[in-house]
Amino acid sequence: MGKELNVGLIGAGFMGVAHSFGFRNCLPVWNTEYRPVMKCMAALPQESAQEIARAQGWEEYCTDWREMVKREDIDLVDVCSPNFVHVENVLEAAAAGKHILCEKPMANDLEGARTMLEAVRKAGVKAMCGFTYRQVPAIRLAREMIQSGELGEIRHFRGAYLQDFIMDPEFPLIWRLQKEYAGSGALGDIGAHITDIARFLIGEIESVSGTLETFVRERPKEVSEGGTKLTDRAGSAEKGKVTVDDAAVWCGRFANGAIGTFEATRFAGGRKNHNGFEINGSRGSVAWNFEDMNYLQYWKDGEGATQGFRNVLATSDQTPGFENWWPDGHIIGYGECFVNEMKEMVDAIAEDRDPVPGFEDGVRCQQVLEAVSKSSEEKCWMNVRDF
Ligand code: SOE
Repeated sequence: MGKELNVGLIGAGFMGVAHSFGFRNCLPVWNTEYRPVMKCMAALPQESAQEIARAQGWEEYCTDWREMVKREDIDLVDVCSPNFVHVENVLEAAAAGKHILCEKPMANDLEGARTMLEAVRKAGVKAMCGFTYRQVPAIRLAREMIQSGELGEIRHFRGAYLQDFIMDPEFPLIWRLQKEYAGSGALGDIGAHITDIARFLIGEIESVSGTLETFVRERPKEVSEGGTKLTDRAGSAEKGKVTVDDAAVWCGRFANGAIGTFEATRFAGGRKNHNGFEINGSRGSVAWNFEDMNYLQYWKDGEGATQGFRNVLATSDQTPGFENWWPDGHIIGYGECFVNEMKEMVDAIAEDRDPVPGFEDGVRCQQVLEAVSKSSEEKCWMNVRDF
């Protein structure tokens, strides 16, 4: 049996549960050299939090995350708190010499993200940013295809992350809709994912031009306790201001000459978690959508009368990220992406290397988001490197 790696996780919301799933299944699926031990979950003192910690398999539950990150027996701190606490969480964990996994977006703003990157560099700890979709085997296959030149010269990236869970104007003012807690709205929450996917597949984004919109500007104040479902929220009669974007659209130019369009919205009626992209190269195209995540659509030039996209079921023992899962064709889902994510984090620590995606990727993503936001304010193109 390899070394034990004691994990302390902050947050008992949706992400806390998703990450717990990842840690629980990491060793059995990937037979990692290090064995992640779910030592302690720290969360606000709510009845449900203790219950969630127990149900998710944490050995202990505590209400003081500061105490937890300082504990001698904690090796890795997993930050699944709301965005506005990430900086504090990470700075304290780095100062205590812990390895860190932090949910995206890294911070409420670029300055915060840069401070975090500096802190982990100074502490010499391993730090990963939770861009989970990089762990989808079909996306990793797309990357291999692009990198091997199979699609030729890449010309277009067309990405859209569409949700609809706040369309009802009576949906309450949760933290995700307040700038002081979330930093931004759809832009940072789901636009961050398509930005990272684009960077992962195509490369750096050099310039952007975008616009943000808030369709519902006031909402009932939230009175619910929290919990693990995004939609399970209650509001009061009193209203408060929405201070983030409901939707963001932008276009961008990549360093390699490709051009891209991006859309992130929580107002796409009927779309629950429709995170998708299409990439067109000079010799072929690929398309993918999370709601059918095991398939990569692939078109290649020169197939005559029967030409067209075909559906590649990206679940074989040759598909990157699927190797240790089920027999070929036995598909995987959302939770499995977190299992793959934890494998990367745990392996990076065991192998004494930086995990991918790291905090540098988190900062680069945040730079793009900040440029989009500024572009919307100033109504003009922005160079990402100026941020
Ligand atoms: C809410 O919009 C959310 O949970 C995001 O925060 C996640 O990052 C995304 O993967 C699913 O939707």
